[in-house]
Amino acid sequence: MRFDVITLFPAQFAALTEEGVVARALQRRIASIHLRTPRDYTTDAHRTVDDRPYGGGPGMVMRYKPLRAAIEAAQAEAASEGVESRVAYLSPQGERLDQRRIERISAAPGWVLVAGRYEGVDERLIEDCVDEEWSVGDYVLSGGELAAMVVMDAVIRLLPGALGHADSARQDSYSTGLLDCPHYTRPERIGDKGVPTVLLSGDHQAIERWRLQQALGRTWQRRPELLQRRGMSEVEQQLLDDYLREAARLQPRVGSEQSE
Ligand code: 9WO
Repeated sequence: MRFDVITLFPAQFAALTEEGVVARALQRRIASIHLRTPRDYTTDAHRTVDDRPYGGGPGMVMRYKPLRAAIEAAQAEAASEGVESRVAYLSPQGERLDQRRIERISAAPGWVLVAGRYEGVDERLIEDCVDEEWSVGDYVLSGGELAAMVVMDAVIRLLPGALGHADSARQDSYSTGLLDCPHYTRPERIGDKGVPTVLLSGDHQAIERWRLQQALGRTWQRRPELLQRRGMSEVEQQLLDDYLREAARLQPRVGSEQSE
């Protein structure tokens, strides 16, 4: 899978390319990341990439021409190695990404990601050159670079061979649409806190059941809309019922007049 990124700050991407899962995937040629700056596609002596907004107001807007030239150069280079890339612009106005959308993105051969700065890009660039507009969350960053890195990290770790065996097995349990279960490691006791005894039992079937139950319970408590969307099997519904009954026993809610 090929990513081309259009950015005024290519050095920021070292955070992704120099160490960790993504760096390893790049070394193994599972994915590639090609950085390009629109500044190299300017035609004036000052290499101007931004200009004042029509209508006035604070801040600057990224100019159409250098961005378009950079995007087209990226698409041409991708095409020369047989990759037909679509173009995505990262912005808070985009479609909110979730794991399902990340999976769809990972099925394409290549993407050109446009990372904006300042107040954003000339709207006509989006109309003429951008196929999709994506948001990674409802907050404003100082540029699209971190959002582009979020997308590439989430996509590249899904590509076959990107994760070690242990991690890719674990991934199966994530793609069930549930939040993760709690994890514990040594020491066995921290102050008055132990480790759930089932995890020390060596009973792998019981451990799997407990982990699924924890995942279901936490998803119900923290992100009920995820569980709604996903649905549950009869066995899962029973595990959740048992979890909630136990939770109610340990922490009676106010209104039952049992607290303190
Ligand atoms: C800056 C600004 C300053 C004053 C008043 C309003 C303002 N809006 C913006 C703004 O949206 N700037 C963006 C910065 C322009 C496009 C690139 N930037 C960006 C992308 N910030 N946050 C994202 C982003 C991308 C994907 N998902 C979440 C956030």
